[in-house]
Amino acid sequence: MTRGARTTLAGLLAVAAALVATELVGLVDPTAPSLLIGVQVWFINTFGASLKDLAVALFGTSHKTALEVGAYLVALAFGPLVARLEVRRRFVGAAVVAGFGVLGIVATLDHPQADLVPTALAGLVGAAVGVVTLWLLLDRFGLRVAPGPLAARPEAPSVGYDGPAAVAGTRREVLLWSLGTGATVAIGAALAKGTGDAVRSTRAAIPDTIPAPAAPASVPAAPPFETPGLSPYIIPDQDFYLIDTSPQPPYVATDEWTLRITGLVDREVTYTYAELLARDLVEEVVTLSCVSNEVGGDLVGNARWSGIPLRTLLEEAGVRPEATQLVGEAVDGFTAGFPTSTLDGDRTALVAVGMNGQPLPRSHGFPARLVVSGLYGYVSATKWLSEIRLTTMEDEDGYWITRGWAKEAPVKVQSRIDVPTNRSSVPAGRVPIAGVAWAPSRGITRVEVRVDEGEWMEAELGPVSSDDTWVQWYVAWDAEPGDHEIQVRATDGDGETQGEDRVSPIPDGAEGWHSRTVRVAAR
Ligand SMILES: Nc1nc2c(c(=O)[nH]1)N[C@H]1C(S)=C(S)[C@@H](COP(=O)(O)O)O[C@H]1N2
Ligand SMILES: [Mo]
Repeated sequence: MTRGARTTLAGLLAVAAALVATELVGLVDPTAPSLLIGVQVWFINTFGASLKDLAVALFGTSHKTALEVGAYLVALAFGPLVARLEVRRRFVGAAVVAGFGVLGIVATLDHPQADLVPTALAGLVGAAVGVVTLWLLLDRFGLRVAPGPLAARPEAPSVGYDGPAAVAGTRREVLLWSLGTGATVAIGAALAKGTGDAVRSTRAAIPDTIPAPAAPASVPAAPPFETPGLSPYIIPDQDFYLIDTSPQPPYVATDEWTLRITGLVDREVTYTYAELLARDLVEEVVTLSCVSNEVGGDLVGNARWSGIPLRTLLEEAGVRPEATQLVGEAVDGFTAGFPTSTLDGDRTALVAVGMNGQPLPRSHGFPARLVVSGLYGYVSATKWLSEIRLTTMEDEDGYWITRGWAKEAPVKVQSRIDVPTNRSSVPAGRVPIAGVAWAPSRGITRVEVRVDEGEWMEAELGPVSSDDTWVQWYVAWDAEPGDHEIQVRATDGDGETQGEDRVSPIPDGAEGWHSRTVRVAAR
């Protein structure tokens, strides 16, 4: 094996050992982010703004794994470099490894859930394991290391090894040490992953059930036109869309967690998880949607939420008249804010602890989140809620506001065709066209469909719990053979009908009619 290949191998194994070591040590503080997560969060928060268009894709559901794998690959890519530096001059590569450890600590300490001692420990142990592994492997791989800055005077060039070290660098020695280190790293990684998940979930202790709501929501029966492919009225938790800035949902230990109401209030109040669960819970069906949802997109869902009315908790704190903005802050530092005047009427707004009859899943904000009907998630729906802060509109901007999105963001009326699917083939005759439409807090009064820009046909609407939810709609179309374009538009409870012109999601939500093309086969 060439010198270069041995150097590369030593570097890769050393970095892998360092990463696994920091993940394992990170478990001493199970609800805090590990260094690798900490660095990813720091990266997202720092560069998310300049990646504005990417941001949606990056923080969307499927790109989390890509980000995590990317983080590992970038870290590993430094391995060969560090090893080369170390071979060229002793302690230089080691210093770079130590430097990365320190940077990891600094970046992670930015995270509100990180504490100094466990974070520093994870960084220092990781770096130390990396350096020691590097030294060990360079030695066993027979790579002569030039004297470092600490050497008193230049040493005579070494001409080889004596005694037992004479085997260093032989094929057999390189193979054995690589396999040994590789196996140790693999076992460590499996342990970090397996035990990690177990230890963290145990610490988070999500209960199996939550108390039944004193006032359960009325969920209507399925509409008579239920059609395969039409979204169900209530979306099950595991199918509900996810949008987070954090690469992994944070773990929250309920015995440590509290919800505080602070700022422009008569008295600050604090609630524990047990205190919230002990109250009379109400349940509401509310459609949640993401501002970055494209026309026809699936970043929208409808669920049953149970919790305490936000107004009830605000009354206990006493909101002062100067307060014009309510900001929800999460344990991971995310913030979302909306005008306090949003709550003036009887708009549905909950501190939710349950979703579809179960405790909030970790990914949807356990132990508590805000749900405010009719506002996009990024200004209202703070998950892993830790603080409700009363402030003014001028005094604070939420997470996405500083990144180019609108400060005020009511949900725009939208409609989506679920069936037939785009570019599908259907037999001629009676073809069901069906989908959903939403304008939460205002409700949907009419949905219309047209084919090939013909007459608008009024769709049949399914039953709803309230104006806070989307509505399933249906049209039976008498389809003639050929290629056709189907379009849909909805009208909300204020009489506002969707406009045809397409508007992109940034800065305050997409507009335009959703359309689909279908091919109708001859009879
Ligand atoms: N803590 C925290 N809360 C958050 C977010 C986030 O990134 N972090 N994303 C918000 C956005 S943009 C939306 S659209 C909704 C999505 O909620 P869901 O993931 O439960 O569907 O949560 C909101 N609450
Ligand atoms: Mo969102």
